[in-house]
Amino acid sequence: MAQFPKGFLWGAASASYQIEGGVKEGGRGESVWDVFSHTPGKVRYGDSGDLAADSYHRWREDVQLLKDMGLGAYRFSMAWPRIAPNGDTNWNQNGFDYYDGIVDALLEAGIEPWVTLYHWDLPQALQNRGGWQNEETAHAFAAYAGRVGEHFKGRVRHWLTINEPQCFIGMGYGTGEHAPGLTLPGEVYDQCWRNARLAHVLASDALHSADGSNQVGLASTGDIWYPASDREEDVEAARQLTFARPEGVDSFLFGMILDGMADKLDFIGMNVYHGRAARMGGNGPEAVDFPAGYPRTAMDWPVTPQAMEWGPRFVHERYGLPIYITENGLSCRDWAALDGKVHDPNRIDFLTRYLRALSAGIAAGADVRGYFHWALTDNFEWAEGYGQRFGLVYVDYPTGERIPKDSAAWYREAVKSSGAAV
Ligand code: GCO
Repeated sequence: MAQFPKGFLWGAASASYQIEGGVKEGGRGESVWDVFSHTPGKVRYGDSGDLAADSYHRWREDVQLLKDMGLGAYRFSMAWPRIAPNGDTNWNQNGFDYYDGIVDALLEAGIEPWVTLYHWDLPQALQNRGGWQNEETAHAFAAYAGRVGEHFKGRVRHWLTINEPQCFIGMGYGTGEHAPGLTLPGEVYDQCWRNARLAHVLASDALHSADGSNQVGLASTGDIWYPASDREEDVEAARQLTFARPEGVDSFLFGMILDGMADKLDFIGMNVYHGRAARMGGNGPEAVDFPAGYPRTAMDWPVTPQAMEWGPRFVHERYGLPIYITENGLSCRDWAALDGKVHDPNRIDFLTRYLRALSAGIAAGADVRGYFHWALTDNFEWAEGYGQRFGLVYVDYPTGERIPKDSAAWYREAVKSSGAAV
């Protein structure tokens, strides 16, 4: 049913603060998420990333899980405060040692390491001087990117500089739902945007000068719209809404970070979870409501595989760059059943639908070259704490035990057949 190009890359993804734990080990400095999650009332159930999936100690098991699933790539992030505990150029050798272990084990297993440099764990020392409001953060980030690029030269070739600036700026400095929990007025918010864009540009230059063969992208997100019907005017409505910036509305648009960035990107990473139907009305593009009882994930996100066809089509059409799906997945109310296994038929059904839609998008011309499932294991879902389980692999947090869910076996078969079994 589904068809993917030759050489299509299959992977899974994670992020440091969401899986590592070990927040006080190996000389790691404090991050904004340590402070935020320890502030009462900020994270559901009072959870924090102190222990998370304990990948700081169990990363070998994580690599084994990737191997068992036959995956070609692993997207994970390096915690900036492990490498630069104070956000400056006093590098922490222990941090390099930790990631050397992971990178070398992946390479030995024939799995490409795809490294995200910033998945939201900003060194608190930088936040104390304004964080993303301060241009110094962009320069500190470039120094970190350059140093890491040098260190992993020849071993890591694929880099994502920043993950979802729309979220870490919008929720961190706008609504305050994420670390550092600020609600800043518009002008300051705009400074954060300028600095995040500058951070990507400088880091991309630093990574390319560390190694000319580096491939540098970023993990973007945005509201995705798909046509309510196959009428050309509805396609146009969806296209316009995906890139339009309605006056005074802080929508999450791909263009906020991707517009004007094409020459600083070797590829575009897209995080795709859900979208919404659009049609052309009498006064222009308009949203179509979901019918009553529409299927939703445990996060309450609508199940909309069409987003996986149309999002990449529109983004490719606009920017003309190769695309990798750097995240896609869902949270389910998973638990270990009486037989000790974790049955997650909804995840398998969701994945089947989304991967078929992706294959349709590729057939229609979207140059998508790989897919990373979010996530490898269950993990700390930011302000939602541990209640939301996104993994192909279940984590029993009190013991750290990993139990591959039914979807992990399904994904292995999908990958083995290069997607043909989907
Ligand atoms: C994201 C985040 C992930 C989330 C995932 C599910 O990039 O939004 O990268 O950290 O866990 O998206 O919400």
